[in-house]
Amino acid sequence: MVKAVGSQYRYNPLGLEFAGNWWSHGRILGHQGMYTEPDDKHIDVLILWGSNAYVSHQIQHARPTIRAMSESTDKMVISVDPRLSETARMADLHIMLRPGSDALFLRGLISLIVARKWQDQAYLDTWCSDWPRAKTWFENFDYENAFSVCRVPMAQAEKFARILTTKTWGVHQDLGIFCGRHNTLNSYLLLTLMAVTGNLEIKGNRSLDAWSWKGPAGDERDENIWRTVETGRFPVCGVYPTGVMAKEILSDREDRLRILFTSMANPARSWPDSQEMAKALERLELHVVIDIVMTETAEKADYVLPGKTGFEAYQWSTFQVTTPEIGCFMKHPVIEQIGERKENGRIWMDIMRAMGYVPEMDKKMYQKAADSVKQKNSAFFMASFLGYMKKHLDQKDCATLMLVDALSRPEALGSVSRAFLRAALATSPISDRGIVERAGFGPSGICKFLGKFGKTKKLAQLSTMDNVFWAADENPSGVICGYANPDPVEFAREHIFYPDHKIRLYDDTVNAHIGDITPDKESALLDSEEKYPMVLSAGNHADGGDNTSMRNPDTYQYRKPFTILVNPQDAFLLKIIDGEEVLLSTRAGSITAPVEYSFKARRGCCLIPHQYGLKSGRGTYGSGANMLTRSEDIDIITGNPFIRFVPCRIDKMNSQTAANAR
Ligand SMILES: Nc1nc2c(c(=O)[nH]1)N[C@H]1C(S)=C(S)[C@@H](COP(=O)(O)OP(=O)(O)OC[C@H]3O[C@@H](n4cnc5c(=O)[nH]c(N)nc54)[C@H](O)[C@@H]3O)O[C@H]1N2
Ligand SMILES: Nc1nc2c(c(=O)[nH]1)N[C@H]1C(S)=C(S)[C@@H](COP(=O)(O)OP(=O)(O)OC[C@H]3O[C@@H](n4cnc5c(=O)[nH]c(N)nc54)[C@H](O)[C@@H]3O)O[C@H]1N2
Ligand SMILES: [Mo]
Repeated sequence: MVKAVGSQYRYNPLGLEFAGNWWSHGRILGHQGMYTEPDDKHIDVLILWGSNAYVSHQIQHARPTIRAMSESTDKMVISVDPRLSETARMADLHIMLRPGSDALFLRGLISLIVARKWQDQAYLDTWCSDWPRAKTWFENFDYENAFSVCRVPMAQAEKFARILTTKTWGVHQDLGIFCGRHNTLNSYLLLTLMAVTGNLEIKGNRSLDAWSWKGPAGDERDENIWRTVETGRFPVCGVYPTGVMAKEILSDREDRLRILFTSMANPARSWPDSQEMAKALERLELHVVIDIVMTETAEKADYVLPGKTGFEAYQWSTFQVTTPEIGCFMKHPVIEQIGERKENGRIWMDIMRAMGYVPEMDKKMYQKAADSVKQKNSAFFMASFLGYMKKHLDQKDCATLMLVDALSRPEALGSVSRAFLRAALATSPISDRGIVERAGFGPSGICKFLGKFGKTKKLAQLSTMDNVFWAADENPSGVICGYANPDPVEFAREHIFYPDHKIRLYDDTVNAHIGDITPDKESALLDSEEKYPMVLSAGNHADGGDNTSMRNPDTYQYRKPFTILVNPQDAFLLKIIDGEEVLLSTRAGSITAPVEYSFKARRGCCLIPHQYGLKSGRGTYGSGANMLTRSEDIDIITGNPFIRFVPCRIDKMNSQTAANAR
């Protein structure tokens, strides 16, 4: 849709969590659409860095995996988290660093490793083309002082460094690092640590094979990539930082953002700075929202279009979370459609057709699409389709839409989502690399025979991907549709996108900023807050819900009420009793909420959950975390926000503060 209307501006929550991480993959591995995760079946040590996976389930079978590794005598779990999270409680080693000090800690750790000559030099010599240049960032660096600023005892840092350099380890990084201070450098340095210890790609941490889609390569140094007009920001993997969207709408420039299409997102609640976002959404000249409920965002729209719920629609997912297995999931509708709702994709398709972006082809093509579904063999249809496109080059920008349109018609797959999966598989980066073949997929019928000849090889490949599609479609609980390359050297070569298949650890942008990550500068900044002396983790992904998707107040009787988690010792000094209503303020605004005494909060820090503050027919329960975040507080490199590090203060309520809060 974005491409069809001739824009490049795509905003979604990936520009709020992954931007720094993907950018770093782009620089180090040569492609932004990469994502490394722990190779959990082959590691001795599982590190959860800024991740509360025991609650957020962001790794495969999170609870059994963490429990088994923690209980095993020869394996271990390490948590790097400022607070005693549920995951940290399960860990064999808990590095309880000061919030917001990850970049400094990582620079210190790598420097310690370099100073002791503990790096995996053989790995660096084989796989890295510019280590001597990057190494200078870690030489003569005062790591002892750095650890002291991070509040990590020297002996613990040393023990950690020894584990990192002698064991095979894998790390899952999450919002603590993605949404903290210096989040881009956090991810960059963590990838560097993997490389320096020989744990990147070849063992320990593996890039996932995004099985149906690999995001656009993306590199802001390419001048064809648009910058935002007001804030001058670039996209990562094609997605712009959520933190600047409101400013792009509120800009005075002629070419500001004027029209917005929103689907499956609630920026008014979920993206930084709810107050500013509300103003921005009011100002839009056209805003169309597709959702399944009347959200805070939908309330401000010109048109609200009812999408089918997940119960009524086909939906598929591309999240692969482990190696070597690559899963494929196609969920079918489980109830009859209610009312006039339409599939999200169908709504987009209808809008784009009305706008003239889905040209009609000859009737024959639609017949061939329908036949390809009946025969479960799309190879010949695809070949005719390509032939058709060759004759209609003026329509080439609409090709994907036309393909999905043909496959989604009632006489074919009958669903845009299903058709899109079929089309995505046809161009999938996992086809033709032996990945699906390792899981037993191959061409069938005549395509198998034709596959033996040079020119018709493509038909065999399309037939193989057909078989993947139908296996997924017929097994709604999911199928393993591929296995990553078992040969570590080949695997690494496949996942390093520079022509020489060597990683790059030196980068000019990083070089321009890493000099600021010193014990002196960081300690001055971390201690500079007088008015807001505490740190708020604004919007923990706690176990009382899943993002903003549980809105019905009836569910609150089964969930924890909305509270501010405060360490009892802090509460004692503030003279606040458990359950007392207090005023929590940041530079963005204030909310009132009851305090909950909890040792899950580190001293000097407090937490509020992400999933509250949602309007419903019976009022609003709790407050949205983004009432307390600002769109200015974003990473200097990629614009990813600091929602895990919000300077704040807690005040006792008296009649005056209570009046101000109202
Ligand atoms: N139950 C439940 N599960 C969910 C979700 C949900 O809402 N509820 N949401 C899903 C989504 S969309 C996501 S993105 C994931 C998020 O999953 P997680 O990232 O695991 O979520 P959080 O617990 O919010 O944050 C992770 C940890 O970062 C720590 N942290 C805070 N500041 C710092 C810091 O400066 N440094 C370090 N190293 N750590 C820090 C916090 O203490 C916290 O324990 O969860 C997913 N799963
Ligand atoms: N302060 C703060 N802000 C945060 C976070 C935080 O920790 N702190 N976490 C961030 C993270 S990691 C994420 S992922 C985002 C999540 O924030 P959002 O992207 O807003 O995601 P959700 O709340 O999961 O759901 C978005 C919308 O999708 C709608 N929806 C559900 N099913 C369907 C469907 O089938 N069709 C359509 N059209 N709509 C549907 C829901 O009703 C909901 O309104 O929030 C981010 N914002
Ligand atoms: Mo997320």
